[in-house]
Amino acid sequence: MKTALITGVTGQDGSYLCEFLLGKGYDVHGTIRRSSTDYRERISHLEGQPNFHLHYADMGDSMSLIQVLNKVKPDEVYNLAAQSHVQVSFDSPEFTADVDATGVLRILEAIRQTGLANRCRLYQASTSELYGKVVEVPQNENTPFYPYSPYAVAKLYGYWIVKEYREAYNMFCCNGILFNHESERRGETFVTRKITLAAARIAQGKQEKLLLGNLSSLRDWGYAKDYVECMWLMLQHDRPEDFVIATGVQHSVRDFCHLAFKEAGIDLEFVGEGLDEKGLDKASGKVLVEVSPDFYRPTDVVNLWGDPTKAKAVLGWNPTKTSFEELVRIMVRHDMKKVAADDAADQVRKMNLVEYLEKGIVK
Ligand code: NAP
Ligand code: G4F
Repeated sequence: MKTALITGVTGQDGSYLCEFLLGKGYDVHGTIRRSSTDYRERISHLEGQPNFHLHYADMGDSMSLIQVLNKVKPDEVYNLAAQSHVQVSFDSPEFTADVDATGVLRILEAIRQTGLANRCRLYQASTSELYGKVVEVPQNENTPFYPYSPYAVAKLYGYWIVKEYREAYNMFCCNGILFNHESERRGETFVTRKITLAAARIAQGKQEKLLLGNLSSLRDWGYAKDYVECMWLMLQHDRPEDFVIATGVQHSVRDFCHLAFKEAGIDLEFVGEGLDEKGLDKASGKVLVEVSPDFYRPTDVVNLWGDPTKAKAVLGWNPTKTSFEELVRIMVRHDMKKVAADDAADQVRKMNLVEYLEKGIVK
C-alpha cells in the first residue's frame, strides 16, 4: 500500500484528490490548520475511514512539516496548500509570499531533512497565473512567464525552487501548471461559483442581482475532479517533468454567466460596455447582473488558454472528459439544490430562534 500526504486537504482539489487516492488503495494523510469554525465540510464524509488520517501542520511552520513527514514517511507528497485567491493576494501580499513561495521551500527541505529525498515524490500545485500578462496564446510548457499579481509572483518562486531541488538534489518533484478548474466544491468567492450560486438564488427569488468585475476576462475552465487524476499521473511517470493541464477551450466570464443563468431558467442579454455593461433578464427586462469596480484588480490576467498536448501524449490524460457546458450544468444543478436546502435549514433555525426567544433562552 502506498502512502500519500496531501497539504491543503480541506480545499477543493485536496478533497477530490483524497477521494481519488483512497479509491486507488492509498493510505492517505492530510494536513489541517486549527480554526475556530468548522472548515472540514469538503472532507467530513471521509473522516473515520481507516486509511484516512489528519495531522495539524502549517506551511508557515517548518517544525510542523518536519514532524508530519517524520511520522508519515510518505511515498508521495501533494503540495496543494496555498493562499489561493488572486484578489486577496493584493491585500495580503506578505502572507501569500510566505505560504505560496517560502512554504514550497519549507516542504522540500522537510523532505530532505527527514531523509526522504531519494524515495519521496512531490507534486507542486503550480498555476496558469504564471503566464499572467501573456506573451503568447495558447500557453504551453515553453511559454515564457509574466506573473501579474502577488499570488503569481509567489507561485513563480515555488515553480523555480521545485526545479532547483530536482536538479540540485536529484529529487523527483514536478510542477503541474494547472489552468482554472472548478466544481460544486469551489470556494464561493471565485468567479464561477459566485455566478452559479447567484444564478440559483436569483432564480429562487432570494437575491436581487449579481455584481461582478471584468466580464471580458478569458479563462480555460476545466472540472477539478478530472484534474486531480493528472496530479497523480505526473507522479507515476518514469521521470519528473512539468506539465500544462488545461482543456484547450477558452470562454469569457460573460459566457459563463450566460450559460449558468440559462441552466437556472433565466435567459440573459448583455447590453452596454465596461462599467456600464448590464445583464438583463430577456423575459422581464430586469437588470440581474451589474459591473462593479470593487471586483476589478490592480493588474488582471485576461487571456488564459492552455495547450494540453504534452499531458495528452505523455500521460495519456483526456482533457475534455467533462465539457465546459457539462461543468456549468453540474455546478448550477448542485447550487439550485443547495439554495433550496439552505432555505429550509434557515427556516428551521428561525423557528428555533422564535421558540428560544419565547422560552427566554435567547435574549
Ligand atoms: P483552495 O480550495 O483555496 O484550498 C487551499 C488549501 O490550502 C486549503 O486546504 C487551505 O486550508 C490550505 N492552506 C491555506 N493556507 C495554508 C497554510 N498556511 N498552511 C497550511 N494549509 C494552508 O484551493 P484549490 O482550488 O483546492 O487549489 C489547490 C492548489 O492548487 C492551490 O495551491 C492553488 O493555488 C493551486 N491552483 C488552483 C487552481 C484552481 O483553478 N483551483 C489552478 C491552479 C493552481 P484551510 O481550509 O484551512 O484554509
Ligand atoms: O475566479 P477567479 O477569482 O480566478 P483566478 O484569478 O483566475 O484564479 C484562480 O485560478 C488560478 C489558475 O489560473 C489559480 F492559480 C488560483 O489559485 C485561482 O484558483 O477570477 C477569474 C477571472 C479574473 O480575471 C477576474 O478578474 O474572473 C474575473 N472576475 C470578474 N468578476 C472575477 C469577478 N473574479 C472574482 N473572483 N470575482 C468577481 O466578481
